[in-house]
Amino acid sequence: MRPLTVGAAQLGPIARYETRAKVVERLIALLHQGAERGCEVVVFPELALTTFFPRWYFPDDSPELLSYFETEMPSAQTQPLFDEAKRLGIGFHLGYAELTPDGHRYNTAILVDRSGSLVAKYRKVHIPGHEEHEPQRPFQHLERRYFEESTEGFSVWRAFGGVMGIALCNDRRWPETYRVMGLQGVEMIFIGYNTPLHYAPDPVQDPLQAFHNHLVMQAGAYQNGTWVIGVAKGGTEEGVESLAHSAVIAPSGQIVAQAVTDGDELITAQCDLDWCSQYKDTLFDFGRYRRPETYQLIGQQKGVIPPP
Ligand code: ING
Repeated sequence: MRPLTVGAAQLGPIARYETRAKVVERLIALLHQGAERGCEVVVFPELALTTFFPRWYFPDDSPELLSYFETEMPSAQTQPLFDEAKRLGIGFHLGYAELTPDGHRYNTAILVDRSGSLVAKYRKVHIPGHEEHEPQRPFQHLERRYFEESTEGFSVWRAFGGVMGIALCNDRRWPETYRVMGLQGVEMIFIGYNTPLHYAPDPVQDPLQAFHNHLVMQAGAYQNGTWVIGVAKGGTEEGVESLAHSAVIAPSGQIVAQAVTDGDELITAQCDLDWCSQYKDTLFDFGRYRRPETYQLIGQQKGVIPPP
């Protein structure tokens, strides 16, 4: 047994002008709940410090757009979260918008261990949505305008007694995300998300958002013998209904804990990291059963090339 007690700290809506100080208060409240329940790590969602600002078009030099990015982590506003987590001896995952000193912008997440040390930084690989303002949409999804695609790919890090991985939101829909980490022995993947219920390019998908959300994370967990912790910023945020349904998913693909509200809610589970080997050493013994020589297209080809 290698038990790790995890808290998935789902957030409800963050208002457009909600201050970081107010948000940090909400994060610390969830951290305290985690401490009461013996959590060793608490997982906050993607872009957990601000409203999901890609729902609006901003001119490129907009001060408001810039205000949603962190130029340092921790900053004066976020330092209280780091301090309290360290005092409580709880690690955490936090998603935020990163503006680097040399001007690059990423949708980023970090992992901090129980001693308060930064152990991991991940920058989102799969950036969904569109690049230009599309005013006919009920709301925008301009992540491709505001964030660069990371070229760093998917890593794993030894922490919390196991092998940890990070992905962000749209990454969870791509099987390659899980497999690249699976090939590095990942045992738990943290995935924060902001997912509008309405998908403008194909509204037929709208009623399937909750199904697709769990489908992809359960598949990714099972097919790679890893835990997956999916954490939402949900509820109706600035008029946009966003999916909640945060969940803790076992290497079997089973959901062992699930949020039942669309607000700030901590769900906890004791995750035995040794459960992973029941899949990694049998059905999904990659070294024994995989056939990468037959999968060449996956690594070499971007789009579809149908037969003549
Ligand atoms: N959000 C969405 C996601 O992949 C999206 C984008 C919304 C895709 C609705 C499909 C349907 O969950 C982010 N932030 O990636």
